[in-house]
Amino acid sequence: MNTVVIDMLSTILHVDLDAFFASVEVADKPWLKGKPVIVGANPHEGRGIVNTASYEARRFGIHSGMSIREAYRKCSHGIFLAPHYERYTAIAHEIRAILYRYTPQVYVTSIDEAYLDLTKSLHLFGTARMIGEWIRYEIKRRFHITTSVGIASTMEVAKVAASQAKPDGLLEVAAGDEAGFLAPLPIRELPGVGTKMERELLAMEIHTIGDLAKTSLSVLLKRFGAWGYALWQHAHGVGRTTLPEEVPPQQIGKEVTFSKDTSDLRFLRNTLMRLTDEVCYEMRLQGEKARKVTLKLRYADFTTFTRQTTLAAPTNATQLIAQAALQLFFVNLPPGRLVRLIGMGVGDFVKRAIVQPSLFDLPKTENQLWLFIDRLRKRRGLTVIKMGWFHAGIRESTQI
Ligand code: TTP
Ligand code: MG
Repeated sequence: MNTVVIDMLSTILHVDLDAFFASVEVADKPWLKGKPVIVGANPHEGRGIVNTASYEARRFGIHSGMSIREAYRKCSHGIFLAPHYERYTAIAHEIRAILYRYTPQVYVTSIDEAYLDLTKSLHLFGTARMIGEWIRYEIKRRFHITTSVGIASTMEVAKVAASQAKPDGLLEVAAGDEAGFLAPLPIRELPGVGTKMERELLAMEIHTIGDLAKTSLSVLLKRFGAWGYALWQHAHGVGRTTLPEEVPPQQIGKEVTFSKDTSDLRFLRNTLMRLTDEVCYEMRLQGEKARKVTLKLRYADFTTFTRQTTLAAPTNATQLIAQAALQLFFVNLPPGRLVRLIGMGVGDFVKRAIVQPSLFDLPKTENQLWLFIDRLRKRRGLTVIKMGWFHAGIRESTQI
């Protein structure tokens, strides 16, 4: 008897929200629709960078990572907004829940990007294009933000397809057309080609992905080693057809750079508590418990200092993490030293289910209080409730 093995082609779908932070701001403030919106540092303070810009602002040459000062020079009439991370995180979590309806095989690569392996779930939902359009529709209906989707047989080609579909589009590359689709695109569009690699390839007269595909493999191997081989494969449309194993986050952290260096102990301590509160909220959303707490300080002269402590048991309870962070702070801060940046992080995670069934490690009534606070924040944003705290018997309400 003959056995016929049918090698099923993979179907990978890449989802990337358009101008994510800016789109959320516009959705929350509809009168900004159609305006150049820039999310990032305060342009009047002069330091810091652009997180992202709406497509209208991009027409002025503004992009992520650019200094806010330069962005202001290019578009002084733009609407400059501070980021609301907790709002973006809450929306990103809800959007992930939409993605999981179509397959458990979801690989999240950033706050607004994910890959879905639809190979085994297509028979349940129809075509990949239908799933892609449903996802885009559902996100637009619920959050009023647009999404771009790429569909292909590999992760790399699906990602390029999504970026070509931007904004608010869907592009499917049929199996067999991968190399043809990639060929005319500029070399920087190929995943794995950063600015340095782009410079080197351009210097070799390799301008398009097609040029790279035509380049002799031995030349690329000699010049770039194994990386050259991977790029050559990608240029031919060969890439990952299955998703990598999900890697748990190594660390959740937040930091702030002050517009003016400070040695005000109370201000620094309150800022540290605000960051701790935000980090713990994020940790609970992700279902993690941490074993390590890190404090980071950067002084006015740019020297940076980090100190870490290991907790007696993994936890995601704000009070317990705050105690550890405060201890690191008070033990290590040299008096009077001017601080430019303060940050804290948690890491060395243990999934909460593995540790114990309770969500937190506090008495029951306190647990219930925090569950309530988290629920409220998920609906109304992190700042709907602010943390007050006791220190040395003096009650303080932190205006943070
Ligand atoms: P991206 O998906 O890279 O960018 P985007 O969603 O703003 O725009 P695009 O339509 O091109 O996808 O990043 C997602 C969010 O991550 C972005 O809205 C803001 C944040 N981000 C930063 O804060 N700094 C950065 O340098 C980048 C690249 C992104
Ligand atoms: Mg995006």
